[in-house]
Amino acid sequence: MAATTLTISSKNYSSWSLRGWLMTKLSGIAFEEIVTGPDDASARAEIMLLSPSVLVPCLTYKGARVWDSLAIGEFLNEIAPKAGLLPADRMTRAHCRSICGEMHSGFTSLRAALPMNLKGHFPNFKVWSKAEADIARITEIWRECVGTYGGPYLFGKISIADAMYAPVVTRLLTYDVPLDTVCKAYCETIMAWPAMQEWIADAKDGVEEIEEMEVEF
Ligand SMILES: N[C@@H](CCC(=O)N[C@@H](CS)C(=O)NCC(=O)O)C(=O)O
Repeated sequence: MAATTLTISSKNYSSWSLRGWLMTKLSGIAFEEIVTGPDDASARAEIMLLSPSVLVPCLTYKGARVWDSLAIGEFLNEIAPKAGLLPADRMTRAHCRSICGEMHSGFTSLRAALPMNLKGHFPNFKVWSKAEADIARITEIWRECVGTYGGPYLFGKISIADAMYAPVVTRLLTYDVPLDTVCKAYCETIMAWPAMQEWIADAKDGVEEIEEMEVEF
């Protein structure tokens, strides 16, 4: 097995896998991706060995294993400090960590009501009011970051915050959520990120389909 691996699941549906994968790409560290399917029993057994949470993403690096996207981002920042996964300035870094934390632990209504589905497109989708409140807060975060740091990424240069919010960008596009100019431009920036394009192309090539997607996978 390669020195560095990232275990992920569905490229179409798994938003946490996407976050961990984008962060690992940002680090510049070469890695082998291990893609597990939801019904793949031997892969599930492997994940249980690697990731005590039995969730993906899970990174292994020179004997260390790190699971949970936020821990992966922090770990990658330690082992590849020059990659700038977190902003250089302490105050800005604190802001970045705060909005990453907000994404990691929150926005449950949005995550439940508008699951990531890169192959899908659902115009005229009726967004539930609680999910609307999440969208209002997320777009407020984006406007504040772009306004403060000048864009085009949330903290000027690309950072783990963009990896954290990238799956939200895809959801807003999948469900045709109306956006203001600043947020629309931010979504375009994220969709043009070469790593994003690579992931989306892989997702669209994949054959898996999951019927019941009411909750985030
Ligand atoms: N808080 C975790 C969430 C991880 C998570 O919920 N992963 C989902 C995939 S998106 C998962 O592993 N679900 C079970 C499965 O794929 O079998 C993180 O930040 O990594």
